[in-house]
Amino acid sequence: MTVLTQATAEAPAAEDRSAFAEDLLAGLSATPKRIPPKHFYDPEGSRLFERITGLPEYYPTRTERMILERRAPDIARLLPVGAALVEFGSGSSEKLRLLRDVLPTLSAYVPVDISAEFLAQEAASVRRDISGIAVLPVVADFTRDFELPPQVRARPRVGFFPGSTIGNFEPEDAAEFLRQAGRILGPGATMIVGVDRIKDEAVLNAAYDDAAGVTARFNLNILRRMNRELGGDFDLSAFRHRAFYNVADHRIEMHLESLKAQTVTVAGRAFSFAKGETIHTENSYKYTVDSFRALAAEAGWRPVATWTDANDYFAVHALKL
Ligand code: SAH
Ligand code: AVI
Repeated sequence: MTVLTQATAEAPAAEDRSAFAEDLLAGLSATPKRIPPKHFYDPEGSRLFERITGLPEYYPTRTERMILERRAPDIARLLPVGAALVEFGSGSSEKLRLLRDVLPTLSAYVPVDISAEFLAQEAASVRRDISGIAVLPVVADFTRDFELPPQVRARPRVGFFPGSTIGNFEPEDAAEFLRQAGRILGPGATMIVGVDRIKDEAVLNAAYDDAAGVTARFNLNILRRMNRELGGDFDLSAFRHRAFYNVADHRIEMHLESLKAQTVTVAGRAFSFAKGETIHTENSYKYTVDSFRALAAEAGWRPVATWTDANDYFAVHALKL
């Protein structure tokens, strides 16, 4: 865990690289092969995700943006004055900027992200654009224990987890994450969480397999990252992006499918692929309003409000401890 005191670009720390290697060797040795989606986010992965958010097929970002803009006054009423807003997986911090009515109640903003270089750059930009709020970025994997900067320990804390990033956890891990967030934020905390909803299969499939091929590049970039950081020899043209909605499990699955029988070396180990075999790179779970509220309650949070859009595509939940 690193607290960035200034907005400088950082190369991934040696410990981050070894965590990547460890996850990767375990995941490629498993059957079926898999890689945790948090490893998508090197600088190029973060840039590609930002491009995804602007795609016509990718409805979650524009829908959540609209809900947050409209509901910012309601959100502001739920928050204590002088609160520190802790954003889990802050990416471009774009959604903080939408919460105009919330900003005057905040004393600090703590963006937490695994993508160190991108976080430093975006935190600097927030610092330039928004005055009167201390911007205290933390480079951390939020699936592990991490500490908040000492400056916010005495302030009331509010969690912010937009973008439906919670959908990238297995449901039991999402509940565990919410429990851990509760411990980090402390008694009486509020949490605002954006959650994508179950909907028409065709809408979901298009959102994860866009016509311009940006999501395919995002998915394949993880192979490029392994080549660069772990001495891999993946041939990107020998794999293809596959994404589909798994109706029974309420989730989009993303895979990288091997187009031929091949052996690839990475981190000093050889892995064989049959033609058609896949690496499962991401799940993106979709919830109903009630199924998400039940999950939050199981993790010790009390749902106090839910805001949604006219199409019932997305929900923003307010939870209290
Ligand atoms: N909150 C932004 C970005 C969502 S994209 C939005 O709503 O648009 C998901 C973000 O979470 C990325 O910036 C990624 O780097 C970060 N992320 C994913 N897994 C993470 C993990 N385990 N720990 C910390 N950050 C993570
Ligand atoms: C970050 N996360 C919520 C995105 C999602 O929709 O699951 C990641 C993503 N994967 C493909 N497109 C977007």
